[in-house]
Amino acid sequence: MALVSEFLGQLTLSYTGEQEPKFPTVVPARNFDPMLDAAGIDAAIKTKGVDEQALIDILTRRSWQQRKEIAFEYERIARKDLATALKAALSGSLEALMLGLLKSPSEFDAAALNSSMKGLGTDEETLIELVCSRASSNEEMVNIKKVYKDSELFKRELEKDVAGDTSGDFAKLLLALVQTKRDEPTNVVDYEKIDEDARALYDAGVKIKGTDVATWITIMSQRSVPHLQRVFDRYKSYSPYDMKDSIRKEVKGDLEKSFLTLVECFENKQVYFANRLNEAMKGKTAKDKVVTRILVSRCEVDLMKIRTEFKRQHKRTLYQTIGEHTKGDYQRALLSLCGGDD
Ligand SMILES: [Ca+2]
Repeated sequence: MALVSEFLGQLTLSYTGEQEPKFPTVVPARNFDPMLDAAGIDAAIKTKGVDEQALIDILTRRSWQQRKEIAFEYERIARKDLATALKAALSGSLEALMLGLLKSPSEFDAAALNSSMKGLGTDEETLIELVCSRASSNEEMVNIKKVYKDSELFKRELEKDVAGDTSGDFAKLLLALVQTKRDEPTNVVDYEKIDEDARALYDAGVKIKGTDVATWITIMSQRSVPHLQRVFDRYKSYSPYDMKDSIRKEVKGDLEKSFLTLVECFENKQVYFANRLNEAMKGKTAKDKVVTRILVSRCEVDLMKIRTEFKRQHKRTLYQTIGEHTKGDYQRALLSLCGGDD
């Protein structure tokens, strides 16, 4: 029962404009003193063998805005950049996690996208996760593209990189998503349009031989999320298979994975991330990159809800699962971001 009060204490609902309510596990620290934190980090880095625990205690329990202030103070007192100092002091998955915490959400996503396409070959799994889960909001994708173009690190057009690293219908879908042509949600429910789109999805796929992928791409990349949720519901009155089963029957490979990710995120993004985390921690060793990416990028957004969905879907808690599949300081950092057991 002690957990209930802890949960309520951490559950801060904040509405920013038209955005969805937030369910963070990491919230701004009270009585925050960036100078004290910067001095603590400086001492932890200078400790022989590095005091990882002190670094974790500070950086995983502050909001991104606060970490930014800490980094500024650190640079002032230590006369070096905090990211550079952490790179020298830490290694492996813990290093990647802590460096991720120093980036803004858009910088973090832009960097993950960039590394999924950098060099020879492409990490399609990461590319699909990032593009399809961020594409439900124009604002999120616009910010990522802006950082991708403006940041000293990349200075590139996201569209160009995506086009260069993918091909065929998969490329067409990702590019349509990156182009942010999605309608903004409104309070008006257009039943005629819902019916029209549901029928168009059916006519372009299950009804015919082959698939008119272009029609699917247009609807999935341009309609608002609440509209699409109703379209997928209406779709069942035309097709013997629901939207996800229709996707599985009609298309294959990366295109199939992308459409499935989109529909899962439109339906319930927290369930999607809970399932991704479960997949990443199925084997004996966890896929650290996936676990780190989801915890770092969702801890100030909806990780509390992801935890709830994780328990509901998988009959064990995210906290326990992280405890079983990771080790050492990296594990302690993940558990701190996770924020508690359920
Ligand atoms: Ca077909």
